[in-house]
Amino acid sequence: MTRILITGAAGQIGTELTIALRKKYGAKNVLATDIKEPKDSPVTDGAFELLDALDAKQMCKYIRDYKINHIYHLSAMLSATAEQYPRKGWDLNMLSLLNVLELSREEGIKRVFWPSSIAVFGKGAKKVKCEQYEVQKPATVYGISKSAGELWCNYYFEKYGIDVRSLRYPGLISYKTLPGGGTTDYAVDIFFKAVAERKYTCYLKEGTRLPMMYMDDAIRATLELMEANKNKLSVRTSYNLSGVDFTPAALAASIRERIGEFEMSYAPDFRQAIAESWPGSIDDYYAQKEWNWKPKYNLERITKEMLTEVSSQRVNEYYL
Ligand code: AKB
Repeated sequence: MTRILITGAAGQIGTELTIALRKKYGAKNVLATDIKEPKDSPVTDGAFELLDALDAKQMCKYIRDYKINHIYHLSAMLSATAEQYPRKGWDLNMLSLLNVLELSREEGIKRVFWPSSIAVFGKGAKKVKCEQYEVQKPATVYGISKSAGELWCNYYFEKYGIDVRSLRYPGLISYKTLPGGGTTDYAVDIFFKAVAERKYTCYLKEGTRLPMMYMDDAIRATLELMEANKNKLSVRTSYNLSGVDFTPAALAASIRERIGEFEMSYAPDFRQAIAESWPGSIDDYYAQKEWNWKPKYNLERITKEMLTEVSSQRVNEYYL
């Protein structure tokens, strides 16, 4: 029987992944954990415990108490915040992953999921259709932690046979839980501002193309990778994963098709340099070939669904 522990369960990915995993494996088989108890979150509808992912002893206790055999380790500091707190970002992203990998070895965990990011790429990598094995020279602390983390995942697979699986997520677009501290967050914020104020000031320049993905696609990709036949997976660092790619200007135009008076202005800040260090689009040949990955959401569908879902109730919550 699959018994799952999720760290960072109250975050942007965690909230929706917890819901999906509980649906699939049964609520009593999925333990959601986070460093803080979230307010009004579906993750506390089932088993929930407080856990700082840096606390290996407590993590070990939960693994034993709940007879855990699969871990989804999502706690992390994202790119923009980690540039502000480099040492804290490195410690959280790196040491928590090492806790998970080491406990997986000691406690016989069967399968681990860990998210990597397009942030592993930097100077020297192809900007268009960046390939799986492009050079990795990340320009951010977050990117360095993801790049090193991928190698640790591969090491634990090669050396100890831990079945660690990973995806390089692009910017994720969702409405249930908002992202925090990422460089791609504008692509979520814009929808809330468009609904509430009909205008948005973007912290990236209008032509900054980045890879993005709708959360439904990201959750489905995660479940599909975790269910894939082990013998078919050749990538044990992390899989390139592609959804859509667009610029702030293209997103604004897509919103304007539905909200005619929407206005976009631009005030680039330090996140511009981070965005410019990343590829504009991703080639996910291995994900397609080895576990049949195919995204379902294009920009038009994302815009339509986000504007429908960002109801006035969510907007009020957002502004509180
Ligand atoms: C971020 O912007 O930091 C993240 C990412 C691309 O990994 N959304």
